[in-house]
Amino acid sequence: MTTDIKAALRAQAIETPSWAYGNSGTRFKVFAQPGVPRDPFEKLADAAQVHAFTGIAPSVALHIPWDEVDDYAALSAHAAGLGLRIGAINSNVFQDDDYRLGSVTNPDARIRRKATDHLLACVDVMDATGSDTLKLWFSDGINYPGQDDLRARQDRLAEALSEVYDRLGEGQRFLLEYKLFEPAFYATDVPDWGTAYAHCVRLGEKAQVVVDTGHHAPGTNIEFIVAFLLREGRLGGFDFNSRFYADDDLMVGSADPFQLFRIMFEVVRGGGYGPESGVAFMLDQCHNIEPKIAGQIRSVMNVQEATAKALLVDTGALAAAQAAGDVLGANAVLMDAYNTDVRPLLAELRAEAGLEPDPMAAYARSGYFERVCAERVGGTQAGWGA
Ligand code: LRH
Ligand code: MN
Repeated sequence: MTTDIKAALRAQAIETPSWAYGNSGTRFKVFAQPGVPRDPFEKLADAAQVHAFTGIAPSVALHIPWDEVDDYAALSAHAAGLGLRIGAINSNVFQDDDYRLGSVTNPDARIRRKATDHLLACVDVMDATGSDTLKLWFSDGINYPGQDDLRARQDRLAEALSEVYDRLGEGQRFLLEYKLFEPAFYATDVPDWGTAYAHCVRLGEKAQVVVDTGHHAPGTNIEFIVAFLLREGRLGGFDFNSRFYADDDLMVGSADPFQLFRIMFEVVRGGGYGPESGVAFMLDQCHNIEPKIAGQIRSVMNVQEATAKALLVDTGALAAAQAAGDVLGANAVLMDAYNTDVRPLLAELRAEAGLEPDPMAAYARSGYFERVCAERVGGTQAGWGA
């Protein structure tokens, strides 16, 4: 049992987001922090620290234009030199004045063209960096009833998605992200998993849904969505984070570790765990007030702990209790796994991999943070540019 779990855990791969290493905040304030990277090369150097101490964060998602560079092949080579690879390429059609009334759904055809061209340019970045995944999130929506035609906006969205779909090359795919609200406050054009799923099914196998754990109405059973999308073969990945209220983008597992466990249990049960599953486990977080690299290390560990607990579920006993209609018995099987302290097992796993058993303590002892704070003087710290 433990050997198999260890083998499964050794195959874990979590993708960290380049923007988590830059300054971020809310509409009220983006706090600058010491030692923050000034360019994508320094962001990758910080991401390499997360992989160095956890052993399971081998790829980094980029966001365009936040990570725009003259030479993407050089950036990709820099990543490889750090033991990393470039992961999902994230488009950004939410920070241009032209997109006030929407990007690919905008009533103005010129603006729709501009937005679609950006999405196509992101596929060029995939080609240049060797990335196989494009992640599409649209802030598109309206704030007042009647502001625009809901149906027509879906037609415009479908047209743009179809053009991007046709541009995808061999082995490439796109993940369509949904979000209930914000920045739109009446209707969002891709508000829920069903809308994303329906658009993807119309397009084809290369179009899948990404589940951002901060993008649902309070009380939504996210693991049900996960189970359903896995059954349909349309779960492309996760944007992991956690929240107490809305899209808070806090460290995954920090607000609701039990929910993260339930999600990972459905992932394992649904065949969504492991390199062959094609499910991308990405973090999408902002460390507005806490140190960023340490925050990413803690987040990767939270996913690892939830995964270990999910792998510990005695599926035989669970199936027997479920078949017998033993409600309390079945629930107890899951709770036993959830209530198991997996930290000793993970410390052992790290030691066997030649890593320090406690990544947070090891990173703190490394002096890396103090070093980059001293080195990174001058220049402009990276941020959302919101
Ligand atoms: C939108 C979102 C999306 C990213 C952005 C940084 O809320 O989740 O995935 O593009 O955050
Ligand atoms: Mn996201």
